[in-house]
Amino acid sequence: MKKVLITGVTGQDGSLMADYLLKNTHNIIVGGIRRLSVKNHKNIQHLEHNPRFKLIDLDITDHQNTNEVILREKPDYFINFAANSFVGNSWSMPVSHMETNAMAVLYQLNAISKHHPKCRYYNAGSSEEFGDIYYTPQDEKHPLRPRSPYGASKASARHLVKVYRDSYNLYAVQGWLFNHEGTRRGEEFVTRKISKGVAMIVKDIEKGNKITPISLGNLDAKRDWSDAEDFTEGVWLMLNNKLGPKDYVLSSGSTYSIRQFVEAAFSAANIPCYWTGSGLKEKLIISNDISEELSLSAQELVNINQEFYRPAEVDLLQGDSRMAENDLHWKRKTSFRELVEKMYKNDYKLLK
Ligand code: G4F
Repeated sequence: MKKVLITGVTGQDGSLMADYLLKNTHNIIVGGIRRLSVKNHKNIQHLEHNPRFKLIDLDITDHQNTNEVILREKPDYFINFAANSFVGNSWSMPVSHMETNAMAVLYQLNAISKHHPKCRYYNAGSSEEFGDIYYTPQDEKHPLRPRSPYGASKASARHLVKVYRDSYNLYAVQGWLFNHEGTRRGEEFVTRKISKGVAMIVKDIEKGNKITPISLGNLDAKRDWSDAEDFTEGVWLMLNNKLGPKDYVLSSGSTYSIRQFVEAAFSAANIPCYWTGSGLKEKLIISNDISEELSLSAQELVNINQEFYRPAEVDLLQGDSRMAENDLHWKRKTSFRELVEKMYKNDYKLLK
């Protein structure tokens, strides 16, 4: 029985990792959480009475606290999922992104190398590190060319992980995780914003209420989306690699625009619709026959708001995970369509 310390355990990735390990291993899970005045434990509520799961206080931006936790807990694995993960906010909070996503990683690596070098370490890396892309699909050799303070913070962390791995012979890795979504995704991310927005529109139609359109930014950006549940296994395989500590890309290998995600979500809800206009005037409109049949007072489903555009955009992400598939025998299970449908259905059910 090993001890796995997971930071960010209340978030999407951390809570899924706890679920995965409790189901598939005999390990003990220690969730490191930052004490907040408002408790946000909905993703781990079902684990709170599990004897193999406990919570401890850990503020990853506090060097001393990080040292104390490593010394006291002596985990066999340390999985760092705690992060400022919203790219859009990173321009207004660049320092906090560097502190949480890069400096905290340095504190962790430093504490592990000094006090517990046998601990295997994983830090959540991102396809945002590739940023201004050179070639497609992006693999492990693609240069790091971040386009946001968030991307720069994750790229800095990657250099630190490699420096500590090479200098102190640590088992320390940082995967490049392309976009990964699901029913636990935060509502500020575009996929959840869309799946919840579509579910609310369906409810409005069912109740005869006026439709509240979804306001979005850049519809042309393309992302490589997977189900977050498929990635938890990939991360665990990276931490237990017979070839030793290596960084891998986890992705689906396909890319879709935000516009295509919107279309797939309305299709999952069986709402026929079409695009009109262009640029900031582009709109998604419900088909005329449906609108007449239901005597809808408003037909607009999606509109564009400049507020959701970013100062610099990563236009296209598409990953190449062949190295993870070959070395780790990792394979994702959920397709793009299945993912969109699962998210929409979950949000519809939650609104009930
Ligand atoms: O959902 P997003 O905010 O995710 P983004 O920026 O791709 O980052 C996510 O994936 C990364 C891996 O590649 C992670 F490292 C990171 O932590 C996070 O999980 O935005 C996706 C795209 C962007 O191009 C954005 O400009 O959607 C576009 N977009 C268009 N309208 C919007 C909106 N994004 C958001 N959040 N909200 C909008 O209204």
